[in-house]
Amino acid sequence: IRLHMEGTLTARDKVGVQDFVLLDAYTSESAFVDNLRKRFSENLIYTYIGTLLVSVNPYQELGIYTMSQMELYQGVNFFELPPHVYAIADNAYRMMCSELNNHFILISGESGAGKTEASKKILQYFAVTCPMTQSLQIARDRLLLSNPVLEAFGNAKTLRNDNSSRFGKYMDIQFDFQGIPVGGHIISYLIEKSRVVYQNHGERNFHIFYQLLAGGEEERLAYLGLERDPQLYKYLSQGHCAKESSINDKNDWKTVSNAFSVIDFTEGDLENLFGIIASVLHLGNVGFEGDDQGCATIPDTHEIKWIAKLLGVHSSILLEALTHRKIEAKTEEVICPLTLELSVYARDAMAKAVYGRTFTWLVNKINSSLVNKGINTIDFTKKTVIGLLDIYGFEVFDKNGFEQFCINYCNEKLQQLLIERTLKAEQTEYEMEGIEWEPIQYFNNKIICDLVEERHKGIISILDEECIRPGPATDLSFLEKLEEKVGKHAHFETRKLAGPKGRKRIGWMEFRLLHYAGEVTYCTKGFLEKNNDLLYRHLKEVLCKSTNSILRECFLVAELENRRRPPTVGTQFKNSLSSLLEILISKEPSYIRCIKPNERKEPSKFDDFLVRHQIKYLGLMEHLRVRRAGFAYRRKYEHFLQRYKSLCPDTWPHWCGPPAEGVERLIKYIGYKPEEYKLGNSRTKIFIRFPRTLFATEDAFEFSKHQLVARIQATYKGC
Ligand code: AD9
Ligand code: MG
Repeated sequence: IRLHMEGTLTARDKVGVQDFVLLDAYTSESAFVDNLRKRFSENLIYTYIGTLLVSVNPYQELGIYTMSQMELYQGVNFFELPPHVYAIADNAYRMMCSELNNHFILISGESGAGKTEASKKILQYFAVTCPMTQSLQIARDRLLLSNPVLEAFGNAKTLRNDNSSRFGKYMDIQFDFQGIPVGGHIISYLIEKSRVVYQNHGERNFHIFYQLLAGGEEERLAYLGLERDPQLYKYLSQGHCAKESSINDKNDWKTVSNAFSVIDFTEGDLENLFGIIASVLHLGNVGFEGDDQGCATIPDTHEIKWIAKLLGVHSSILLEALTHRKIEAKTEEVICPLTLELSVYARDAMAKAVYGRTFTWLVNKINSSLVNKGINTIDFTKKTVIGLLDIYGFEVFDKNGFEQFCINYCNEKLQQLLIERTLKAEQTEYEMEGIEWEPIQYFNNKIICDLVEERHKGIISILDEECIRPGPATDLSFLEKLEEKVGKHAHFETRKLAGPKGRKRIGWMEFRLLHYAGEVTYCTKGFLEKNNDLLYRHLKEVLCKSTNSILRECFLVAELENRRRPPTVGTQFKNSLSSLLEILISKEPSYIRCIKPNERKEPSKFDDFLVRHQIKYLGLMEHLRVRRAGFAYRRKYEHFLQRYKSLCPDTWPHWCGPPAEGVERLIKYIGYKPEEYKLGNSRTKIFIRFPRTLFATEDAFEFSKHQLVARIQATYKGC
């Protein structure tokens, strides 16, 4: 055994260990980084910490997602093959099937770390490997093809990622009692609507606009009144990178068009949908001028006519709604002209509202096509699900606004869930099995979540108060309120409360949050407006009367009749996250932590500093320590016995007694010392304290396998 171990140690030195739990210097961050780097340089992007998967974005195709790889991982015990996203998927699936319970896979990491790619690989894995009946193939195809459609409408190029998710997505994949995928359901979270009307330098609008222009059929574009060149549209050209070499909009259009036909979209739906997309582009080109009184006018009505045609509204009414506002006096409505600035606001608000609600419509439409409509033989009461969460990652730009605030808050919540569930699960297991353990110190980011979301005291509440306060509330008065109410918080800073010298300066309209993943300085400019998300009533009335059937579903007359103020964007987001956590808490978790190896989106570049930072804030060292604190490995008796039974004559080839007794015989035979292991009280699992014990057992197993093969070969030769 020793000889064999020495042989394999050399290999381990080269490619690192595939489970951090086996790392000798497990408390050293440098050893952790070294291990990841070694593996990365060998194109081994996956490593486990126990059952958690760490994934490093390779920024290149590695040929590890083939059919044969999928087959390899199917139905194989978790630790028996090298770490892979397929192993996580397969493990969740098999546990769901055997225990008939619900699972979720949480994929986290910063923007560009590989979350969306991982979630797609998992979906593909289920689509290919799960049992399937012919009648359910359509459900499978729709599940798969919902991805390109939602990505087209909800992803965009940012400075961090050429295909950055600008909305959060939680997808339940539903399985029947036989483990056949029968349908799905998607919940989307806060799409970044402001991107429709404005993009930073080097960024793009949502992919669908460019795809339509690049790939749309001539007749379609003519019908929509569009030209091919994206530079002609203000909403597409502000980032100065409409054409991006890494993105093939024309090809992507083909994929999306094909997906639409599978997901039950009629030509009528598409006509209405692209009518809306085109009208947003026309809207961006509507120009205003100020008259002598400073009131806005629209000198060229060419675009207005196109919008009116595509949305089925009266052009004169639309024109009036873009330049005037209805104010309700005591008994009558008064129509007041808008200033130039307010007209621009009204136009952009309309574009954002139309796009945002159309996106929600799209998700609902996809959901109705994912509902399995009655295959009688299947008992739907026995449905179980695997949920996949792929949400926008933590992001920091030079300028960060309300959108980054929401995105980073969302990441705080997920981090909290992960911390609590991993530590808690571990603690409960030790308690249940009667095993002593020392709690591990870790940073609990609840303090930051509270700072953002606490009722009456948190940043969102303070923002809401400013939004509804009568009188002249501004982004600056909001900042002053923050200073007054949370100024002393350890994770909050403004210019007035200067931080330590040598750190990046905080501007006069800015505040800084010390997030779990690092500092982010937010500019309060636009916070009030974006949180209010106000669309003038006049424009709402126009949209409610649209003959475009999608818009009619998005803008209901009932909304006009309801005079109550809708919840603000911040509060809605907070509530939707809290429902998401409720959904997740009721399910069994699996975790994938994605790491970005460099800032330049380049293959084979491993930036130690960047990786180390992510390891730190993702809490991976703490996670590893927790895994190692008591026992490095735990395995159900059945699984342990199944794997190593060949090492003991009493258990080989079959052990007919209780698995716990079989394991006891086995470990006695191979000579485990008492301090090396513990048998859990509830008699379900063996706990192995040191990795080297498992190493030796594993090596002995490999060795005996070779001997067995050699013996069989020798026998065969003799014949
Ligand atoms: V964001 O928070 O949505 O901005 P993600 O989702 O974490 O981010 P994404 O999955 O989109 O990142 O990955 C970014 C890019 O990295 C992809 O477009 C691929 O080009 C590349 N990538 C990521 N994972 C893999 C992989 N497993 N194999 C090859 C990959 N390339
Ligand atoms: Mg993504």
